[in-house]
Amino acid sequence: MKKELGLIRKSLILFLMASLILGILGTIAINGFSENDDLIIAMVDTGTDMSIAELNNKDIEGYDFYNDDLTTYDDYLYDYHGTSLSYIIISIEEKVKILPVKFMEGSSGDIEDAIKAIDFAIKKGSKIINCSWNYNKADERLEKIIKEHPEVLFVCSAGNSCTNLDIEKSYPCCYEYDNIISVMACKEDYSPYETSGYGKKSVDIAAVGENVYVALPENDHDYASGSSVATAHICGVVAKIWREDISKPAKDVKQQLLKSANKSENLLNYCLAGGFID
Ligand SMILES: [Ca+2]
Repeated sequence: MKKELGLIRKSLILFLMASLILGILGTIAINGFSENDDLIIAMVDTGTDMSIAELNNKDIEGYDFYNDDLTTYDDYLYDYHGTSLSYIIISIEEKVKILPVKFMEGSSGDIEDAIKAIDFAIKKGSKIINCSWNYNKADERLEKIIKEHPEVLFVCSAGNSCTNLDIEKSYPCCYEYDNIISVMACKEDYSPYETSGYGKKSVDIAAVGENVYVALPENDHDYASGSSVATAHICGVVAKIWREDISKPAKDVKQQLLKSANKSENLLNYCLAGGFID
């Protein structure tokens, strides 16, 4: 049974990583730092198993808007996505806190809860919000909350439907604001990852999203692929840049990131920066 479940998990990870589409307040945070000076990144996603070894002592109490309760980890299959992405962030920049804000289970969740989750994350003092999900309709409330918080960086996935986002829009990655970084996945050879969304105007930058080692709930581990993975990678890099000077405006952090991209001929026509970040 255990082995069978393992196989199911593996195929689900590959499949769901490639198909995530969306069909209260504490006083700990001041100006984006927690009380021991770690930058706060909100994982607005499925739940995250913050009890795994690598995420030990990294969490701030979040909220589950999907079930409207305080348990932000409920189930392996429901919450592996957020767990794997939180792990990726921590593996790149250790001095951060993760705020788990759950609004999805597996690939199911709705935009109302996503907006509530973002609002919660901002009020808790998050400087960076990981949005590894896509919604194919524009939503005024989603746009408004991003626009009204230029001090927060929204790192958004370009999705996994192999779409040219300059033509076929997806949100929040396609909103055009200085505080959104939209991220596509590239392969280990820095060519576009097969399923990733792309767009010379709509997508900012790439990161490797192929066979990336991740931690999963209940201290499990595996390899994952897709633009969600690439998005979490960029979140970690953004945190590293911002930690050097937290007074830097969000839009300047974004510009610094884009300027530091490694140009790649294979990516020139696929994203604004024409390159990737390792
Ligand atoms: Ca729960």
